[in-house]
Amino acid sequence: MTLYNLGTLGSTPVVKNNFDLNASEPTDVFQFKITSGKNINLSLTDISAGDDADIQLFKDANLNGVLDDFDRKVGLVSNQASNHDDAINFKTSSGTFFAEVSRFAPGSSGNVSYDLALSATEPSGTVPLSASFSNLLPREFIVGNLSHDVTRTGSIDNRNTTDVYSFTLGTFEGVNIKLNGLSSDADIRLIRDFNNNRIVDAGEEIAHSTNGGINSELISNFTTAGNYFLQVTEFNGATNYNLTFDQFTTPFA
Ligand SMILES: [Ca+2]
Ligand SMILES: [Ca+2]
Ligand SMILES: [Ca+2]
Ligand SMILES: [Ca+2]
Repeated sequence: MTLYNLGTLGSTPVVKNNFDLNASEPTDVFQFKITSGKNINLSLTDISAGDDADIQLFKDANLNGVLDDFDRKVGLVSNQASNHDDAINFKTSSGTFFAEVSRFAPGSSGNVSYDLALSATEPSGTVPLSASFSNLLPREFIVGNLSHDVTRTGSIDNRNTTDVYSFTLGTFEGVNIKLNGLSSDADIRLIRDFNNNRIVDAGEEIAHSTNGGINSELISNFTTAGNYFLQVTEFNGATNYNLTFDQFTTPFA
């Protein structure tokens, strides 16, 4: 195990690219603290082809500054199969935390490389809403090319404050994006990662819909071809949701 101490984590993402794991060094642990309530965002991407890495988040529950068996009794895990991206978005109070990236041995041969990004944005439920959206872009749910209507169902809560969908809009195609079926307030935003760094940089939010209460959200009549991310984010409380990509064709490219 290799331990990296990142100090205090803030909203500016900390990026650890091209890190490696192998059979003799199967885990990396990134220690950090947050000094007030935040949404902790973790994004594990670019896992080497043919391999599998997973991520877990633990709090230093016994306040001894060390990741131990006591802390490991409670934690969050993202263990998508193969080299699918992993994501954790956790609303929590202040403390010291450990993000552990581990090589899943049965799914990996030799070296496993990965990119990890970490950030601590404002906690869900605070305003402005823009401060609590995750600024990380794991491909949690891959919709692919929108050649027809697509509806996905999901749920968000304090232990999963964000879901991220990736999709592609081709030429002569448009989309209306709708979020409904809510029992608590949730919001959406559309992002184009122009520089492909899997971080939401200035100018990369294309549109958002942030109505109050359980009102549905809508980003309508979007017709610019390209690759996009759609974030569904908790405002307050747990809710299921329906996310619909209503695809249509346009007479222009
Ligand atoms: Ca501990
Ligand atoms: Ca999620
Ligand atoms: Ca970017
Ligand atoms: Ca809303």
